Amino acid sequence: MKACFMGLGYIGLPTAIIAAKHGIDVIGVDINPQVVEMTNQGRLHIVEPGLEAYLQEVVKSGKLKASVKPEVCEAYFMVVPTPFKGNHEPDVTYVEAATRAVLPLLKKGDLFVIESTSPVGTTEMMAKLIFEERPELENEIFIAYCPERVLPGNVIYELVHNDRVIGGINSESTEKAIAFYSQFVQGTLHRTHCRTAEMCKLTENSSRDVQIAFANELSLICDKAGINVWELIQLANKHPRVNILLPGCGVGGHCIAVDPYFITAEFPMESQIIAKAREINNYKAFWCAEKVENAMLKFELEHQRKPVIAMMGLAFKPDIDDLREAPAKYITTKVMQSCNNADILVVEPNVSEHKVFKLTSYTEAYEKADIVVFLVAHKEFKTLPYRDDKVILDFCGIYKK
Ligand code: SAJ
Repeated sequence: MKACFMGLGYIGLPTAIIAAKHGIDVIGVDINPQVVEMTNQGRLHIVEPGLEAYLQEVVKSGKLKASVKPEVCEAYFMVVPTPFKGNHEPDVTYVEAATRAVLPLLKKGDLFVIESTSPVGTTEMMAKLIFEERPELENEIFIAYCPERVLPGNVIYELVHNDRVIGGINSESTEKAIAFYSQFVQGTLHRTHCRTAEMCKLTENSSRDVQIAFANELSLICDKAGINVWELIQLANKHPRVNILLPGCGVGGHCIAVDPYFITAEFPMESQIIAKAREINNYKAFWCAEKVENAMLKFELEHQRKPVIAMMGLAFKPDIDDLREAPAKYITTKVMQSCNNADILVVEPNVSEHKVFKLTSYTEAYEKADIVVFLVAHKEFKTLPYRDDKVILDFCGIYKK
C-alpha cells in the first residue's frame, strides 16, 4: 500500500509519519520546498513533542519520502489548510488545488480522502470535479471525508487512540477508508455519510466555541457584579450535570476560532447561537485590552507618572509556543499602540525570541511592573506569589481565589 499525503502541516505531517511507522509507504507532498527539504533530512518544521524521533526513524527506513509533487499511489489524502476569506466565507481553494494535483494520477480502485476541515458538501464537490475531468473513474474509485481531532501537543497519542468519524460518498467508499485507517488507528472508526462527517467536525469545534463563549459571558457579568468568576464556575460545576469551561482573554488558534464560520456562512439564519458565540469570544479580547487601557489611565492619574505594564503571555493557549491567531498577541499589540509612552514588558516563557516583540523574562517583568496583566495561564506564572502592591489584571485565572 502506497499513500500520498497532500500537505505536511500540523496535521498532514504527523499523520504521514504515523502511517509510515505502521508500515505504509508514504509520500508526503508540500508546495513549500523548505518543508520538503527539512522533512527529508528528518528535521521537524512544526513543534510537536516526541515527533522528530519518529520522523527520523521513518525517513531512515525509507517509509516516508517528501516531495513537492505527488506520485502514483493507491490512496491520496488532502490535508491542506481551509482558511476563511475577509467576509468569513470558507476558502476551499487549497483543497481544490490539491485535488487537481492528484487528478491525473488517479486510477481504478484508488482511495481519495479529504481530512481538511471543510464546509458541508466539499467532498461531493470534489467528487464532482474528479468525475467531470475523469468520467471513466465514476463508480471506480472510493471517495471519503475523515476529519482529524488531535490536540496539538498530544498528537502522537491522539492520532492513534482517538475515535474517528469516516464518511464516504457511498458505503463502499466508507468501507475502503475504514480499511485504510484501521492500519494505524486503535480508536473506534465510526461509519457515516460524508456530509455528516463534514458537519461533525464543524460541530465539535463550534460546540467548544459556544461553551467558551458562555464562560466568557459569565466573566463579563461577574466583573460588573463584583463576583469572582473562577469561584463561581467551580461552585456551579459541583452540580452533577453542569460542566462550564474557563473564561480567558478570547479564543485563538486555527480551529475553534475559524470552523464555526463555516457553519454561519452557509446557514446564517439558523446558526444564531454559533454566530453570537464567535462575537462574544472576539469581543472578550477587545474588552481585555480596554481594561488594561483604563487601568493605565487610572494609575497615571493617581501616581502622576506612566506605569510599567507587564503583558504576561502571547501564546494562544497555556504551555505551548504557538502564537497563531492568539488573542493575547492582539491585546498586547492594541495596548502598545494606545499607550505609546508607557513602559510595556512583553513576556512569553515558551518562546526565546520574537521578530516584533522584545521579550522579557517573567520574573523580571513581574518584579518591575506596576500593572501585571495575566493573559495566558502558563504554568510558570502560577509560581509567582500574589503581590497586593501591584495592580493585577487576571484574565485567565492565575489567582483563582
Ligand atoms: N479556551 C478557553 N477556555 C477553555 C478552553 C479553551 O478560553 O476552557 C481557549 C484556549 O485558550 C484557546 C482556544 O480556546 O485560545 C482553543 O483551544 P482548545 O484547547 O480548546 O482547542 P485547539 O484549538 O487547540 O484544538 C481544537 C480541539 N477541538 C475540540 O476540543 C473540540 C482539537 O481536538 C481539534 O483537533 C482542533 O481544535 C482542530 O484541529 O480542529
